[in-house]
Amino acid sequence: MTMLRHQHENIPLVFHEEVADALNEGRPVVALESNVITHGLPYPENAATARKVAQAVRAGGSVPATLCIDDGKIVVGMSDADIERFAATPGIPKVSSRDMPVVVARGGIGALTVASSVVAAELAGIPFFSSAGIGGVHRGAERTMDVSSDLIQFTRSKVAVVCAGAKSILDLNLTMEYLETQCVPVVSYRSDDFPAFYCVSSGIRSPQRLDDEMVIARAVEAHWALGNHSTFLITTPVREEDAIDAAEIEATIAEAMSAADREGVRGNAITKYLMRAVDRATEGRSSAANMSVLISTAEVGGRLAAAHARYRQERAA
Ligand code: PSU
Ligand code: MN
Repeated sequence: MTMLRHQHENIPLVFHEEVADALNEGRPVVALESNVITHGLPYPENAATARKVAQAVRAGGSVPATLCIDDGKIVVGMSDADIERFAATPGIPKVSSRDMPVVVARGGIGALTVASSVVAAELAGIPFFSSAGIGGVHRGAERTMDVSSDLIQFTRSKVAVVCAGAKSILDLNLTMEYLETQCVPVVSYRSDDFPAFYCVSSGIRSPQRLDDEMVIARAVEAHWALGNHSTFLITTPVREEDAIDAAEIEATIAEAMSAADREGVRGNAITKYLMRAVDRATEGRSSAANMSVLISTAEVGGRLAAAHARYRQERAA
C-alpha cells in the first residue's frame, strides 16, 4: 500500500507506507536502485533477486526502499507487485539523473540507476543507498569520454553509498582517480582492497579501511559536518567462497569490448551490453557469484544504515 507523504514543489514523491513510517520514526531505511532489475538481469531471475535483496536489507536491520519513476512520480519503496511488473515488462527506460526531469514532466516510467537513485534518496530523506555495482570510468575513456553519471552525481548528492565496487568492465584505476580528484571519500569495510563486484579485489588498495560500524557512521556524519554536499562511498567485498577470479573474466571483457565496438553499441547501452557478455561467458559460476554479491552487499548496507540510525538517535538524545 502506498501513500503520498510529501509533495515537493514540482516533484511528486509516493512513499510506501512502511518506508514513510520508518523515516518518520528515525528507523533505518536503505534505498535501492531499479535499473539493476530491468537492465542487470533477465526475467525471472531479476524479480527473484530483487526480492532477495530486499530481504537481505531486512536481515541487516533496515527497511528496503526500491526506487523508480512511475506515472511521473518518484516511487520510494516499490511494492512486490511493482517489482514484478518492472522485472517482467520489456523496454522500461534506463533513467539516469539527467533524464529525470523529462520523465517526470511527461508522466513517464523509468528504472533508476545509481545516479538517479541517490538524487531520489536525498529528496526522500534517506541517508543510505546500496547497490552491488556502481558505474565508473569506462575503459578507453581517454578516447570516448565515457564516464558514468554515477560518479558525477556522487559529487552532488548527500548520501552514503554501500557497494561491492564496480565490475571490471570499467577502468577501475581511473575510477579511483576520479573519486580522489572529486573529493569523494572511499572506505572499505573490513577489507584492504577496493573490490570488483564478483571479484574480492580489483588489485587496487583502498584509500581507507574501517572495521567498526559505529566509526563508519561517525565518519559519514563528519563528512557532511565538514560542509561536503556529496556522497560517502563504502565498499564491501563478495564472500571469498563465491568470488570469481579476476583473470578468468579478463579475456571475456576484452572480447566483449571489441564486439561492442564492431556492433556500434555506444552511450548508455554499453554498460548493459558488457555486463551481459561477461555474465554469459562465465555461465553458471557468475550467476551464483552475482546473486551472492547482490545479497551480501544489501545485508551490509542494512547493517551500516542501522548503525548510522543508532548513532543519530544517540546524538539526538
Ligand atoms: N555496473 C555494475 N552493475 C550495474 C551497473 C553498473 O557493475 O548494474 C548499472 C547501474 O544501474 C549503474 C549503471 O548505475 O549501470 C551505470 O550506467 P552507465 O555506465 O551508463 O552510467
Ligand atoms: Mn556512459
